[in-house]
Amino acid sequence: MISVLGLLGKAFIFPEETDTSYVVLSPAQPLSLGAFTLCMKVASELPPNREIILFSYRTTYYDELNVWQEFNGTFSLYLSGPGVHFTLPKLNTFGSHMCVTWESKSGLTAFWVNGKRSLRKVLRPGHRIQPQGIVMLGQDPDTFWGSFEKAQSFVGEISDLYMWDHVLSPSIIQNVYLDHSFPKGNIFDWKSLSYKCTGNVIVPSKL
Ligand SMILES: [Ca+2]
Repeated sequence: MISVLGLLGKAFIFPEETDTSYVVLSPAQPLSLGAFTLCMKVASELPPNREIILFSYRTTYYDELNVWQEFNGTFSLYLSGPGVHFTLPKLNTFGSHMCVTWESKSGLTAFWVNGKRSLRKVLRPGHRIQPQGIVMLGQDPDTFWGSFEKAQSFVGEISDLYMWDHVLSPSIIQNVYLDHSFPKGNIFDWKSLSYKCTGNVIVPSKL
């Protein structure tokens, strides 16, 4: 069943480590991207010495856009191969508001945690993210639709997920973090998200 009801005040809860539970998100436009801003609120009590997939966008042969917390506790963004790593506060039980920005023109990318920006790094200038893939939360698919690993799954809560096809200004990212007014996510918008849950994923009624 595909749900398009707004998720305001709700969350995707992944209560246990599995290789079967995930959420597929349907974007409002194809992910043919020369830039993006991805924001989400993430809470997890998984130990820091474990890979944790936070966001996966895969086309037939490539991991187009993956966000991880790595074995060593760093956070990473991969775009079809190469990746960059950032040293940030670890995930915790109370939740972190995280955004990732990237633009092809300069390759500049940064993470934002609770409204504060990391230093900037350079990833794949000139690259373009390709459309017609699958956006998934909870698992890292090693093939187009599967090959999940329990030890990479997400356990915890994800909410307030938004994505834009451009880099938001620092003041707008602040507004997203503070939940003040900000432009609708033109790829994903938590208030009108189209998604499908598989396995043990709980979407509680308004908290
Ligand atoms: Ca994997």
